[in-house]
Amino acid sequence: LSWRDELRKGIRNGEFLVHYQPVWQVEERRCAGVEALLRWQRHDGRQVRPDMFIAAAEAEGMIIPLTRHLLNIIADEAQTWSVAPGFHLGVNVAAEHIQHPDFLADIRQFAARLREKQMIITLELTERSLIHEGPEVANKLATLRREGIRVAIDDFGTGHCSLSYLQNFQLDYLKIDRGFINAIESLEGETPVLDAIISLSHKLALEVLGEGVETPLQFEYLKNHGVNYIQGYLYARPLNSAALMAWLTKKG
Ligand code: G
Ligand code: G
Ligand code: G
Ligand code: MN
Ligand code: NA
Repeated sequence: LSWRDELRKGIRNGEFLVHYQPVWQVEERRCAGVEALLRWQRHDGRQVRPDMFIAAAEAEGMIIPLTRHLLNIIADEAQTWSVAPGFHLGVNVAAEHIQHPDFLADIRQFAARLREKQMIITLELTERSLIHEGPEVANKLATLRREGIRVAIDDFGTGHCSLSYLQNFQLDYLKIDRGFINAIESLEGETPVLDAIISLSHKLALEVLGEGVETPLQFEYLKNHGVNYIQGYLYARPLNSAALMAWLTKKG
């Protein structure tokens, strides 16, 4: 079977699962929300790595159906959640989907299904998905932002792109790639690229999140430098829907 057929079959057989990784809000000292991460647990017991199947879905024209499937799973599971209004929910969206004529409708339908929960939905886009895009994509994102959807740049700093899109798109958050977080070695040490990214976010009045935070040292460094949100194994691993609700209850 081709990847395309495997992906189709996986969707049909319910082999895709969603895990939710909690995000810590530094200033308010509480869980801000979660990022949804897709998982493929095949019925033969094998796990397919997300970077593999996402790349395959993009290459085989399957990323849009897969993302629609993801949005449906999230909307179903979130019906059972008990979360405060303003709880953040991040979803990863591929470049091809944003350019598709049904993108606005897909996101609006998703948002409508969650309306009652009053969550803040954030679309996580990579730099790559914005760099070649013109006014059409900028207009779609601006429209969704007026409707309360927020926009984050994911894996910031790894896109090998010019930064011109920072002027052309209205954004809410920068998510700093974990490669830059890994570079933190001491509280006093210099991490010039990381420091420049944080200072750029502040100048652009964007909120900034550190990804892949695994040590208290990295946490302290980011807190001291005014990073607004922390995501990583130190705080919490990605959890399935039931485990997330148990985890939130335990945290109070
Ligand atoms: O979840 P981590 O577990 O390994 O995910 C690996 C990569 O796959 C990350 O770059 C992440 O952004 C991407 N990814 C995970 N879930 C999704 C998804 O639902 N959609 C897209 N487009 N990418 C995803
Ligand atoms: O305060 P609470 O136990 O809810 O914090 C949850 C987690 O967030 C902690 O286990 C830790 O991982 C992280 N955390 C919160 N505040 C700090 C802090 O000031 N310093 C460090 N190193 N970690 C913190
Ligand atoms: O969408 P994005 O590329 O940011 O996906 C986040 C990826 O990072 C997921 O694969 C998630 O499982 C992974 N991840 C989350 N926290 C950590 C962490 O603390 N360390 C590492 N190595 N990976 C993490
Ligand atoms: Mn992401
Ligand atoms: Na990322």
